Parts: sequence; C-alpha cells; structure tokens
Amino acid sequence: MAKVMNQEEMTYDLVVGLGRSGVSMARFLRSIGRRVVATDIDPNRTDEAAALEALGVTVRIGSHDQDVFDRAARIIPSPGIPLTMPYIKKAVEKGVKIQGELDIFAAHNTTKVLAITGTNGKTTTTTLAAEMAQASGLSCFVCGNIGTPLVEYLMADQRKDLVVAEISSFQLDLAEEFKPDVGVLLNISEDHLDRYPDYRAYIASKWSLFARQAGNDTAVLNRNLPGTSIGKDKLASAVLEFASGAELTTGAWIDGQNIRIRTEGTQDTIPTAALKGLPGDHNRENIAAAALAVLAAGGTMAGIKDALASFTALPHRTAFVREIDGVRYYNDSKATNTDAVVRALAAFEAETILILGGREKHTDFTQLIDAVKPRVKLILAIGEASDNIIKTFETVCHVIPCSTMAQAITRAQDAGSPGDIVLLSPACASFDMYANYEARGDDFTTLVNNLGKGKEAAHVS
Ligand code: UMA
Repeated sequence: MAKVMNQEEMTYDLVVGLGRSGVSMARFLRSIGRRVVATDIDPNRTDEAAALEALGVTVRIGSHDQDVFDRAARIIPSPGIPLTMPYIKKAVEKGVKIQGELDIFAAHNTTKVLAITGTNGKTTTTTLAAEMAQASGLSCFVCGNIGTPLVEYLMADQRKDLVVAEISSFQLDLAEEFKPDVGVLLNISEDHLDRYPDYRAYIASKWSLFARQAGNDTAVLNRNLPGTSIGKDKLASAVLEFASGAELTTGAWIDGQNIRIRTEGTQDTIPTAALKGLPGDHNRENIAAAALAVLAAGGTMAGIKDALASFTALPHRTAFVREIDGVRYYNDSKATNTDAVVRALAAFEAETILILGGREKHTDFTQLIDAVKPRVKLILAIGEASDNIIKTFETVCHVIPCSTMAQAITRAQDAGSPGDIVLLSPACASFDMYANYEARGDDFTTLVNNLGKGKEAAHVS
C-alpha cells in the first residue's frame, strides 16, 4: 500500500474484514466502479487478497493501519467486527462515514425482501420460508447470515421474485435505510452479551428490523417477545402474530401437534406430527412464522404444505446422528446460547446426558437449571466454561469435566442406558476448541459414528 495517498485515493471505500461478507462487499463495490481498499488482521487471508487485487482492490492483510481508516470516505465493517473497534471509533470521530451491508444492499435493490431475525431458529426459518415460497411458485434468492452475503444478489445474473434473508443483530446495528417488505422476529433471549452493553441493547437491535417499515409492509412477531409492549404498538406495518399455547383471532398458533392459521383470506391447519427433522414446539413456532411470512409475501397454503412435506433437517440443529445400544445421539452444536439449549431439552422426553460448554459469551448458566432438573442425569462439561458449569450445576445433577470431545463421548457412552439420549447442545461458542460450531458438530458426529464399531460388527456377524 502506498504510504502517501493523493487526493483521488482519499475517496476510497474501506472494507474491514475479508471473510465471506467483506470479500463479497469488496467485489460488489468494485463492480459499481468504486475505489476500494480492504484490510484484514489475519495474515493468512492471502487467497482472498490475491483475488481482490486482481479486481483492482488495494489490500492490506496482517495488520490494520489507523491512517487507512482515517482517510477513507466510508468504512464498511464486516458484521463480526465490533463497532467499538478503536480504529473505527477514531475514524468516525474524525468524521468518516460508517455503513453496513444492509444499507448498501438496500440502496441498490429493487426486489421484494422477506427478512428473518431472532436469537434462535433463524437459519431453519429462512430455509423453510424460501422452500415454501419456491413451492408456491415464487423464485427466491436466499442470503444473509445464513452464508451468502446480500450483495451477492446485486451481482447475480437473474432477478428473482423474492429475496429471503437471514438477518443478525450485528447486521442490523448499522442499518439506517434497510427495510424488509415482510420482517420476522422469531424470538429474543440473552445472547451476544460480549458485544452489547446490556440485554436491552440487544433487544433494541432485534426490534430495529421494523423501524423503517410502512403501512403496506408486514411484521411477523412472536407474541411472547420481551419488549413486545415497547415494540409492537409503535410499528407502522401490519402485524401478524404467532404463539404457542394461546388461540389468536388472527395469526398462527400451536395447538398440540397442529399449527392453526387464521389470516385475512386464509383459514387452515398444518399438521406437524409426521414432519421429519423439525422436533419440538420451537420448530412449530419456526414453521408458523415462516408460513405467515410467506403468505404475506404472496405464497400459498398449498406451497407451504408441499415444502414442509419434503423438508429435511439442517445439520447441527437437534440433528439425529445415530442410535447405539438403545441410546440416541443428537448433534445440536448450533445451540450457542442457553435459550437454544432449553428448547432442545424440551423437544425430548427421554433422560438426557448433556454435553455443555465451550467459550462463554457472558453466559448465565442458571437460566438452564429449570430445564436441566427434570431430565438431565449427567452433564459433561467441556471447554473454557467448565468451571462455571460445575459451579452452577453441582447441586442440580451429576457433572463431570472433560478435556476433549472424545472424552465426553466415552463418558456419555459409559453412563448411557437404553432409552437415554446424548445431546451435544453446548450453550457456548466453539472458538476455544474449534474453528466454528460446524467443526464442533462434525467432530461430535464423527466420534459418535466411530463408537462401538466392534460391538456392531460382532452383532452383524
Ligand atoms: N477481522 C479483522 N479485524 C478484526 C477482527 C476480525 O480484520 O479486528 C477479520 C477476521 O480476520 C476475518 C473477518 O474479519 O477474516 C471475519 O469477519 P466476520 O466475523 O464478519 O465473518 P464473515 O466470514 O464475513 O461472516 C459474516 C457473518 N459473521 C458474523 O456475523 C460473526 C456470518 O454469520 C455470515 O454468514 C456471513 O458474514 C455472510 O453474511 C455467521 C455468524 O456467526 C454465521 N453470525 C452470528 C450468529 O449467527 O450468531 C451473528
């Protein structure tokens, strides 16, 4: 990178982070003729750097330079970069504009948007909504926190009927223009308290999805949201609610194994007892939310039911791995907060051996005690959170610290009796032991699949 920048170079956009989001953003900004500088603290981002340099992006990896931040016309941080990052804070103090992916997308997008946020179930609901819309005859582009950055749509060859986007609070934090035609807020529970000053700030971030909606837009809301009284009455959009345990005059509600839908023009029931891969009331809520959103976006009940009938479970979300000696093993590695663990535990009636732990996000494990008490017979504590887990649960159930996943699985197998389940549902991030939650879930799955091979072989022969 040139040390002295001339006047022209001072007009560049600075993309911070060269993960999935940053690489797509740098490519998009180049595609519309912007001058782009990109920086990543990780010196190993060499492939990304080379690909972007070939497009004319100036790239700096291995360190950040305050001067590069201060001279930018606009900074576009990747969602994982905290806005308290000192380089960004100092540049903003000097008057540099900061903008997020959602607003850059909104400025160039003309397609109808169905956006889904919430603490848990976002990816499942986004996938469900897209499949329901597609089965209703609407072509969809699926993007956002689920993996494909939104700006990829702006570079795609074909326009679609609907953009279906999973949106995180990190993405929402920088939104001042983004407005979904249909927005969904699935649920809110404590998470990411390492990034937000307090829980209220996280709640406010989630509600901001609807801040710019107008009367012809739709907000699909869980009736049991914290902050509902603050949020719901202030919305300009049409509200459709879904709920567990209460019949609603309009919206969708869970009635045992059925989901009842009652909206203007639609009165129908979705039976869920025979559905594969969507266990528990939390998944019935996800289905209800997706169905209401898709109806609001122009989908049909026939399409919604067709999509559900062929839906297969997403990996790492209460995913059945295997049964051995009457014990069923489930991978719920995506459960990175306590609420997700409560939901997973509630989806099963069996005695449970729970693998819990990893890197804490200021996690309050006491929130798990009521769910653990009735059905968890043993907790296997892994990772940095082990000490805290032992302290919290030693008077609740038996707890054993394990230094590796392999050790936890051996202990689980020793303790398991026919009818039990072994559930990896960690309530923590994975980064103390793994690259991400997928790697953690894959490790669990491989280890479980390798269990007891000798016994099975003996049984077969
Ligand atoms: N980096 C720096 N400087 C720093 C810190 C980080 O340069 O000070 C760099 C890292 O070296 C790395 C890059 O920033 O190369 C990572 O950026 P990122 O964390 O934003 O990750 P991306 O790969 O761009 O993925 C992001 C989302 N990540 C986060 O929000 C943390 C992905 O969501 C999303 O799929 C992707 O954009 C595409 O939109 C993941 C996620 O964990 C699944 N989301 C959170 C969640 O679901 O709980 C919100």
